[in-house]
Amino acid sequence: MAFNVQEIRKDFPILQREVNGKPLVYLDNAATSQKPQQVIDCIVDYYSNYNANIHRGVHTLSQEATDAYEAARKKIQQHFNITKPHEVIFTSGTTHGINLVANGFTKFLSKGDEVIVSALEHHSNIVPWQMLCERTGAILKVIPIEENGELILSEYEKILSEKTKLVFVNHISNALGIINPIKEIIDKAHKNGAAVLVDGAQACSHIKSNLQALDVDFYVTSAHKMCGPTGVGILYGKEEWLNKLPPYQGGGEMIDEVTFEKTTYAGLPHKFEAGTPNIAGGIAFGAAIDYLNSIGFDAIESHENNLLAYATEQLTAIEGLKIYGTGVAKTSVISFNIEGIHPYDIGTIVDKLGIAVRTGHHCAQPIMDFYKIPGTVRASFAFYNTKEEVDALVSAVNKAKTMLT
Ligand code: 7TS
Repeated sequence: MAFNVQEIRKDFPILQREVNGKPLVYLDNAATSQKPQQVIDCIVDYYSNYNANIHRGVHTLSQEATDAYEAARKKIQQHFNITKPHEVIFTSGTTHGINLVANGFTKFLSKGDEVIVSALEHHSNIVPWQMLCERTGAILKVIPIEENGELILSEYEKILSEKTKLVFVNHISNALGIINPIKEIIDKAHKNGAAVLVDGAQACSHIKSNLQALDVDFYVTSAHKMCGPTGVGILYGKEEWLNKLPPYQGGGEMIDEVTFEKTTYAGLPHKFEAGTPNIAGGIAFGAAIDYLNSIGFDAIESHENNLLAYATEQLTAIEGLKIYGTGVAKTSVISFNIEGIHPYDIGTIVDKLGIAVRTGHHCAQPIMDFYKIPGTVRASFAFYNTKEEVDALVSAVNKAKTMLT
């Protein structure tokens, strides 16, 4: 089916609404994506027709819910080309997945060991590792960035050594939209005997990642970034790693046998899935993946790349406007400031015109410190955005500039 953005927009009820008397122009997709009717219907169907707890009932509803939840796990496995379904652990999202791994690595690190992070990370992929270093005495090293936001790989090679136990880096930067050369980063880490966790929160809506081909050890993401619901995500881990890692939380569903003397744990994936999960969310995550694949990631990438090129050209033409993150490999995110104007003021004025952008440090303060700025205005585009919406943004930013200077 040919890509038709106007047809696609009809799937998203929220895109039909107005904000402040203007048609909504939603350009905050890096924070969370909007949800198509197919995903909303899937959630309604679950609660209307087969709501039950999973993995524990012999009754029909429980079987139906369990089957749907496990079918979603398989769908996710296939989508990311993961070898085995039990290497997919359902989490509450990217943050949960990172904390699970960081907590487990307490067992593997000792004083003087080193871990490497990039300078381009969301706080979710910094703070849990700092906490790990505090617990173990391990040392956190940082891959620096160039002025254009690209990682300096020659510096990465210098800090990699036999002391490095783990490298964690995002696939795509949420603040700048830079796509990192993760295959190269993974291969270099493996040559030094270090494991790699990739934070895929920003990549999963733009790129279909092949985790077997990447040979990554851990990959985390959130459903809400890819047209799915909030409160659910996955941790992928290679089976050998997941078997070695200790459970993160104790509780129901993650045990084999419990006595007051000793508890033994369930196998994968249940060892990491304590308690009643977000059942509707997991099933709807599967529906979101089906929806995105029905559009096709080639079509998504091509449309978003056109929007990025057009928006970059139009915004660059505004005098005094500076874009942060101008590296070659980029996804459809534009972070910018206008000389002498606080990003928050621009965000507030464009909102009055119906346009949703994010302003601030985007949970990536080290990047803002690097550029010596308090924050940026960030416009992040999805496959359901249009060229006309880029025009609306450019016109609103021009209006804001006139009002504020
Ligand atoms: N990692 C990256 C790269 C992210 O972009 C985000 C969320 C997270 C981790 C955390 O994901 P969560 O689902 O666990 O919250 N990023 C953003 C953002 O850019 N604006 O709002 C949330």
